[in-house]
Amino acid sequence: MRLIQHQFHPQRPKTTTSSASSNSTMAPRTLIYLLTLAVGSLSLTSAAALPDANPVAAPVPFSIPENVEILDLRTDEDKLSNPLSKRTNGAVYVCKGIKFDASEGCKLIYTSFNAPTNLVNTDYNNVISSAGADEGTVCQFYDGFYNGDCGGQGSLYINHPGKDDFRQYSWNNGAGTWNDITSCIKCTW
Ligand SMILES: [Ca+2]
Repeated sequence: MRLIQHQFHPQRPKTTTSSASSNSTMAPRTLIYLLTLAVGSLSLTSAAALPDANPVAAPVPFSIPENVEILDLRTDEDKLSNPLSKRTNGAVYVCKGIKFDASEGCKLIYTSFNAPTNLVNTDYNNVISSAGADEGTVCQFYDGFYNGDCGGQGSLYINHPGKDDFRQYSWNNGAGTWNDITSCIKCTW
């Protein structure tokens, strides 16, 4: 039996190099889609009052365990008007270990809107190494709490999905990192 050797030369698909004519008119449906995208991104950015000053590679996404312990640090007024049993806005998931490793401990901190949330007298003072806020919530982490307000050397931006290794973020112009120094949190949404 004789095999016929057949060499296959795939034909290159024809490509149109000029697409100027197709761009000049935009289908109404495409236009509506683009407008929807624009409006969507506007509402997203409005939640972020301050941009992330030092973004790093996308973190390992966290998933909050069902039996997570809640640390309710909201104002007394908020606690009264909204009981703990109800999930509230402005929650930020914090872990003592990097990469949301729960073995050292993680908690879901409830904050009040734009309120200085003092960690000094909690077991989460100067230990947080990874954190992520609820979607739509934006927080600033500070290394100090003074005179009833967050303070210190700058702040670390935390949104969703957050930052999974605080050792990667320079604190005080390189004097150290943000690892294990958070003492105060402010969140908005
Ligand atoms: Ca830590």
